[in-house]
Amino acid sequence: MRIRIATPLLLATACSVAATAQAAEWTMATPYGDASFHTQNTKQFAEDVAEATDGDLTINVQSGGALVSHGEIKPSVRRGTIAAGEIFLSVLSNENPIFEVDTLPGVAGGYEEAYALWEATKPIISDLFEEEGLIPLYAVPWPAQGIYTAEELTDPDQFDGLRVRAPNINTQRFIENLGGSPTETEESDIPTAFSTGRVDAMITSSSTGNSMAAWDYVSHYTDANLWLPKNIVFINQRSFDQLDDDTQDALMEAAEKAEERGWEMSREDNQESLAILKENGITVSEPNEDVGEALQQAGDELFADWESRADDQAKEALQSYRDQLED
Ligand code: PCA
Repeated sequence: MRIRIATPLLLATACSVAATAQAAEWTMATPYGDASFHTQNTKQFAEDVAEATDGDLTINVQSGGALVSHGEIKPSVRRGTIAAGEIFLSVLSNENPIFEVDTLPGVAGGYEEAYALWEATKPIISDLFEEEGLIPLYAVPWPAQGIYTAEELTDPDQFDGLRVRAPNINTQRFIENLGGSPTETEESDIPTAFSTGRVDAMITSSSTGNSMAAWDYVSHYTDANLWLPKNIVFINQRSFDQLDDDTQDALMEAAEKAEERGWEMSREDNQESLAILKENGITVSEPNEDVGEALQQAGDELFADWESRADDQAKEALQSYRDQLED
């Protein structure tokens, strides 16, 4: 009797052990907080993967840089300490100037152009990731970058000595070209940077201004449409290889959907965020002629600097993007 009862139980245990051994659980780190549409998109991606694989692959998204700092995310995924990560692509500019091609003024001034630029540069960016044992999954832009100040920006001389927070090196160079004094600050450190008086102004998007409650520190947003920089989501190749074919397919399909959804979310979030900034008392305006000219000049210098560092492959990719725009 006992044996007859025990057999199905044993079988059930064996099955559940097999199922557990197969199911993979990944950690994914992002420096951006839950208020960001990027993080919301990435969490949706994780949910889609869990659903499509029936729980065979679970991705736990650790947001706000809580688990791994921004600069450590890529090295951690490369080592396999964590399986997946999301970063601001242009923070990799010291590795190769192609990574900051989306933080150059006058290159892509809207979503359609930004997408064409992504398509033109994706093969090079993917190769560079793959050389390090990483697979890029998707990339999504922030809305265009603009300038937050405590006073209305009417005269380029206002940049003299202005301490401006920047999210990457290229933005710092841009601020220097304008005569300002840049500080690189993570998104999550923006409130502290303002409240401790370390910065007077910042360059970022409508979205980040909204999620960081910019109205607590500044009163004006100059919607300068500087550039649309992207986040990139990537995984460790070895972690991917351990998944069965169906799970790999489901993951890639969810990634494709996340990219499409993310670009749409970015457009919508831009509109919503601009409205919320205004509701909270921020004056939103476009640069006047003098400021516009100064931005143009600082941008031209930035571009010349990029060209002097970029290799032929990067310059050719940019050229093919430009040729395609003309067609
Ligand atoms: N928000 C991020 C990156 C660009 C953006 O719009 C930040 O400011 O850190």
